[in-house]
Amino acid sequence: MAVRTDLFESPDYYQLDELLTEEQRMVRSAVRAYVKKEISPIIEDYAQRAEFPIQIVKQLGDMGCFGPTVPVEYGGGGLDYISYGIMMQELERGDSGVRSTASVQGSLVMFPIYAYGSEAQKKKYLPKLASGEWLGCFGLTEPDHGSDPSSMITNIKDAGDHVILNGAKMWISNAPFAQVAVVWAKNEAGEITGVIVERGMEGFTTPTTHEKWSLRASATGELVFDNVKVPKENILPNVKGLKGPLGCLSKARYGIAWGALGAAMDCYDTALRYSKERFQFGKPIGAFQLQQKKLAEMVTEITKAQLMVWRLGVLMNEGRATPSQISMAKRNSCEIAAQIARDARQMLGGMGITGEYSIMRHMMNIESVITYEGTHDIHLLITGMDITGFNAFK
Ligand code: TGC
Ligand code: FAD
Repeated sequence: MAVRTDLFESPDYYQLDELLTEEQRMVRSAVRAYVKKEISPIIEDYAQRAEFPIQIVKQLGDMGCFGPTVPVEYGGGGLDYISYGIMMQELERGDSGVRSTASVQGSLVMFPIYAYGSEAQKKKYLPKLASGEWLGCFGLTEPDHGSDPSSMITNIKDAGDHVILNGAKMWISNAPFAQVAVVWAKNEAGEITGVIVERGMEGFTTPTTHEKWSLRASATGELVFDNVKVPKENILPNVKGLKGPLGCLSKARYGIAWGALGAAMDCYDTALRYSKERFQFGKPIGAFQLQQKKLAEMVTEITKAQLMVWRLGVLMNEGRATPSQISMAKRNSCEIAAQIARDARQMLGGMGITGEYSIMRHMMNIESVITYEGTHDIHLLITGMDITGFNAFK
């Protein structure tokens, strides 16, 4: 295994550090140090082998990266939303798949159990998920229903003290290793309902999705339910309808807005360093105007996005952030990360396509990040509907 040294230095062109509290800066230092020590040295090899570094589950639990905004009494961190965002930024600076693991566990598995679950469910699942003893996954997307989850066909039927679950979910992060799945299914009244499915329940399988060119260090799979008997005590009692899963997605999309920015920052930092070290025509390539244009545009977009996610974090902390504001930030961070990764890769010439540098891995990862949790176009339509009042989805 090649030894890789992580030299990352965070771009902060507008002294945005001054907007952070002492606690938020401490969170950032701790997660950044963890990524430098435990993620950067190994992640390229795992991505090349398309293998999930399972050891990170316990490590992320120990670091407090699972459910940082969940109250301490349930094993969470009791932190604010900017701290959570910074964690996601630092993790994705290492790799989008590592951030995915944390986003899914915290926002898509712990959050629904915390927000919609019974007291018994919270006590049973949250501490084990927070510590990384258990890994969870979130099943919303189906083979024929991605952007339009309200048309899902996965269903539960009443059978006395339990329900019978049938259907299939596709593209599910963490599925192959998860002990617990929060699954969204329609009840006999056609209402979308959350159920907690545990590995080992008869008829429940999680086939792995192979041959991805993106998020190669993250495990993706299907969830297949063939007459699975799920005890009624595993139904999330406090929500019905699409607003249940969409409420979770709001938290996760917020984290992605910070996370994708982390990937962009890593690409910029790598390209900037390379531009000072790589000489052509007797000069560092950073001395040529065309390369400076790329770098100047990168740092401008990063700075704008840093301001955007920080402000969104303030609104989240005050309980005032709207789903449309979250969509705008998720979309913008993915857009700039994709563009910055492409430009940064070109700046490294041939070296940019190798695993020697993180850029091509980020570039491929962002293709998933720009697609999941609502595609780029879906988020644009959410903004369009918000500003015009017209629904262009249907
Ligand atoms: P619509 O009629 O607009 O809404 C249904 C109900 O939901 C409410 N709502 C929200 N609530 C909370 N947060 C949000 N973001 C919400 N957006 C909408 C809405 O008010 C309504 O409530 P109520 O009380 O009136 O019933 O629903 P629609 O069927 O028209 O769909 C709208 C649309 C297209 C925007 C939505 O379905 C959507 O966002 N589609 C994209 C699907 C998606 O994002 N899937 C993600 C799957 S999970 C995933 O990708 C995880 S990747 C994880 C990783 O590895 O990091
Ligand atoms: P489709 O919905 O078929 O969309 C295809 C194209 O049509 C897109 O460009 C889309 O923007 C466009 N389109 C669709 N509707 C409209 C419209 N009304 N107007 C204009 N354009 C439209 N899901 C989970 O539930 N849990 C997970 O953990 C999870 N993890 C994932 C991990 C990875 C690596 C990936 C790639 C996906 C994951 N997903 C997960 C699924 C993800 O959320 C979906 O892929 C995404 O929501 C898009 O659905 P789709 O792939 O079916 O595309």
